[in-house]
Amino acid sequence: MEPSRKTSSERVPRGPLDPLGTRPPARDKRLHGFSGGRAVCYGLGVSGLLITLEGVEGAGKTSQMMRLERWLRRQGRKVERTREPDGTRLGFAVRRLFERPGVKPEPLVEVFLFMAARQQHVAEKIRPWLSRGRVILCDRYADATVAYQGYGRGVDPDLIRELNVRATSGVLPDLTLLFDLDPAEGFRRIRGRRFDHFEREALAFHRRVRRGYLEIHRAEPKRVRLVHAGREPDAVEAEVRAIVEDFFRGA
Ligand code: Z5A
Repeated sequence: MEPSRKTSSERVPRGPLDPLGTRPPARDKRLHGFSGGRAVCYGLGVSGLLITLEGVEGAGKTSQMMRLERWLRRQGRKVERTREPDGTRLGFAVRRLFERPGVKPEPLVEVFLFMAARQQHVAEKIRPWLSRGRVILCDRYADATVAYQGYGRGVDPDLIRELNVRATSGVLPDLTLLFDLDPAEGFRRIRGRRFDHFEREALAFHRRVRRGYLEIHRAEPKRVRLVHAGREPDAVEAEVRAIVEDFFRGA
């Protein structure tokens, strides 16, 4: 069964802001015909859907993505699962960079690295899947850069939003599930793991990231739906299903 609702790919925003919270720069319209929707960018008959999963470390995105994928497949939907930054070979190399000892990118360099991985991901996987009508589940996407590099590292969130419009080529999430959790609890869940560049950051950094995500939710409550991730996995799954069902009903 394929979703019949109108997707963001087919919508041209009426308000001053696009769904990532920024107005596309005027010259975009001239150069690329960009007006906030992927179908407009590429003239594709896009019928797929992009659902992104966001949240702090250990919030349960990955586990819930697997459950959601199984549930959607049982309904006969064609699902693809991916993640950022390592959804492509290039993105995997970006992720590996962050794990190298002694590599400490400047905040803006982090932004450019994630944007490079994102553009490659959109071109190589997301756009082709969308044009084949797939439901895509993506573990982290454009909001992660606003939350981590913007609110976490202090890079101007508006600059990040503007770069996101470019890096995604206007491919915006139709629905975002924000797994909200106290970062201290997230770290309790992942203790014992070898920590990467971000996981080694102080709790204060992760609290700013959480605040950033909550700001994004407040700015776009229709696209970004809050999941209370501190409960038992089955209860979290039930909430996710209810949100996704609601979304498919076009509510
Ligand atoms: N990053 C960035 O800075 N900017 C960007 O633009 C992008 C990314 C795209 C990716 O690291 C890093 O890149 C990320 C931000 C940065 N780092 N940080 N910080 P990653 O992929 O390694 O990290 P992650 O995406 O946060 O994955 P994660 O730590 O594995 O978290 P999760 O996927 O949300 O959780 P999980 O793997 O499903 O569960 C973690 C553990 O908790 C596991 O043992 C589960 O069994 C357990 N769990 C799950 N749910 C529950 C519940 N409900 N109760 C109890 N225990 C649970």
